[in-house]
Amino acid sequence: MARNKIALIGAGNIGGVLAQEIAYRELGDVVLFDVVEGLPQGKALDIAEGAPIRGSDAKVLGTNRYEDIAGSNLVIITAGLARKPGMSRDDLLAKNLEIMKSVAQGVKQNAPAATVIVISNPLDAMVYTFKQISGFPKNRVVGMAGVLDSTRFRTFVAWELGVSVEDVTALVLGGHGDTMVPLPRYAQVAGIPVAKLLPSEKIAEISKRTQNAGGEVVNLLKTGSAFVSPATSAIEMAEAILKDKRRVLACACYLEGEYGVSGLYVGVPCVLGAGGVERVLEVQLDPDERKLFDASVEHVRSLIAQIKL
Ligand code: TXD
Repeated sequence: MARNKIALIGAGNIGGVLAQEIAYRELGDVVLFDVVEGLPQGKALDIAEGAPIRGSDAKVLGTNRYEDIAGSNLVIITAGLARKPGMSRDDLLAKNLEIMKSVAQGVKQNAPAATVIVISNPLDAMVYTFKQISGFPKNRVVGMAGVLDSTRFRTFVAWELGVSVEDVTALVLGGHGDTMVPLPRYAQVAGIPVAKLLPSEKIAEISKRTQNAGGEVVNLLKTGSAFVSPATSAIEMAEAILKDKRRVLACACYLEGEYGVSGLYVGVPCVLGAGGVERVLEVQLDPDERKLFDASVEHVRSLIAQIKL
């Protein structure tokens, strides 16, 4: 049986970690694509030369030619500029929109049957752009944001309680920006609602830190944004798809009526398996949560309104 073939469009900070993790876990053969000459080729060669120690026989190819992604069953897109201190994710829209249009054409022509995970920011606008330009069905185009945001929330809860990160689950929905919606009511520690273990002020603090977590890393790094946790989050989604695990994860999905939203990508819980987004799960939102969610959806809608395809 042929090995999976995973194409990574963008060989920058996140793309490099994706290539390393996917190759060394032997999730499939990797084709690392970038427009910069030498960058994907150098990273691919470097990763391949470390493979004997990790016992990986996955092939790792670096290329500047879209033709080399042919036959990929999964494509992960990180192509685009990253934030610098003082920039919002939305500030990347104009430049990354042009990049995403060219990437969508390249993927449509060379890997028309692939399932696609989009990571590039502003995420909700970029995944929407990819779907519109490629014409791929909504189940095969999904955005990575909610997994990262939920994972950050989990980390902060685990640190506060001094418990294993393995026993903390959380859900952050909505747009991938300042208006994202952490849902503490659905956060648990080994089944125990977080509200039973932490005072509400502390939970509010953790929600705030989650919303600002991307900017916090940008301000420390100064030269770019977080890339290990985003890559790790995308790997969790990739594994759910490649192994048909039917994981329930917060992802940017194309909504057609769910949560009262139509024609937008928004972060919601979904079942992720071999068919990509198998289905969206609608969780009950209380009035306060619904208000925050609707505000986040409106922010995504205003961002999409700026897109000229
Ligand atoms: O949760 C999330 N979704 C976010 C996403 C988490 C963190 C970072 N987020 C965004 O991912 C970030 O704002 C960027 O828009 C992307 C990629 O972040 P990364 O840190 O990997 O950026 P780099 O290191 O600048 O890499 C981007 C690469 C770089 O090598 C460029 O040469 C390449 O993209 N690039 C292209 N590749 C293919 N095709 C085109 N046209 C192209 N233009 C640039």
